[in-house]
Amino acid sequence: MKKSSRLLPSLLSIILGASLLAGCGGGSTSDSGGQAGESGGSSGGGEIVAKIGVVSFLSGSGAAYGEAQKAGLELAQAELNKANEGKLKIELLFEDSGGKKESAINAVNKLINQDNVVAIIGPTLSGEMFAAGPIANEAETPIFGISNTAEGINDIGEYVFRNSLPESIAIPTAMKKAVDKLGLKTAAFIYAANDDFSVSGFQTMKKTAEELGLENLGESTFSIGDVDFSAQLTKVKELNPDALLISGLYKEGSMIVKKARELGIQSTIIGGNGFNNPKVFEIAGDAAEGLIVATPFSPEKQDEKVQAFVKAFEEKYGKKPDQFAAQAYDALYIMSQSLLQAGEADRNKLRDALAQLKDFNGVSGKLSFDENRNPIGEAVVVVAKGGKYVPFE
Ligand code: 1QQ
Repeated sequence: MKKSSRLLPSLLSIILGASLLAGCGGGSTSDSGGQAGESGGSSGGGEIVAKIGVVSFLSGSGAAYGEAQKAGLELAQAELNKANEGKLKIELLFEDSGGKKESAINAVNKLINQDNVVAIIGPTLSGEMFAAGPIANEAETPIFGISNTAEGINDIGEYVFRNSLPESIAIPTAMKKAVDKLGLKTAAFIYAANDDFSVSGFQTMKKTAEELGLENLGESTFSIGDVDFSAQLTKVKELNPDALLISGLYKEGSMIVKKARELGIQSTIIGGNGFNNPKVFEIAGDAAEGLIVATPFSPEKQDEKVQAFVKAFEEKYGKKPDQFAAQAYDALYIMSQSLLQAGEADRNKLRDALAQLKDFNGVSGKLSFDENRNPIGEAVVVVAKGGKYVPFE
């Protein structure tokens, strides 16, 4: 794979000559306007043309995540291209990974070597980022996670960024608030053992429970793709925990919530980042009532910037944005700010500009990166009520 990913740039460098060799590693100084061999576009005539690849979960069991991300990105693209006319033009190239590692790897290779993008946004799942991130990192192409919340994402390398709030910040916020308010004493856990994000979220839940003095009554697993959770939930019913902690993606997670209530489980249910999508209400229906999660974004937040975004999103798509749309929207603003700072669509200059980001004021909160390019941010705790999430107070 390494060999083939380098084949195209080296062929091009022979064809196009030494002056464009740097361009294959990320430069774009020609004024001929986005020809092959330049990464990410051109800065001809003063306007930076930046090609940005997007790898997203656009089909399959988590397609609502990808749909929200695409909507957020396209809204930001339209606003940014208008606001920066003559200075910066962003082109988005979407690739559907279907939530599969292999597809994410193929998409990243294609975007870097064939499409010559200046950067990549995505892939959606942490597991996909763990698989595909190293390829972008090795090709010195910035790759920017907008929904990767597992531990260890940024350890892939210095070209890897994310604005998605890690579960290690979100989950403890939700659990602490629930324990404080509801006086929970015992907990049981259920998580998707074949998904990196869900495993990492479970580990955070377990550690947090220990810290909060919640007694661990039991742990069980399922797989992404499962439809029957009766065995695990029958056990949970017997354990009768005060809190049931679920780490999974929305489809299976919502089916678990539904089944749990059907079986008469009364526990307070606390979920991870996978539940931050309106599909939860479609799948779990009334059973979602009372579900507690943490999120960096709430469309209910009374903040001028948030409400302007919610209004623009509703006008364009006829529904409210979720956290996945919000983080995608913010990411493109961050990219464009950093591209303008870099002065050209150059992979290395963009990476350096991204690394310097401080106090970015987005719809999903203020964002700075720590020394490992992890976002420093805050989560709000929300509870499902009447078919939507409202602040948990
Ligand atoms: C991750 C996640 C998922 C919920 C994204 C859809 O947070 O994989 O990290």
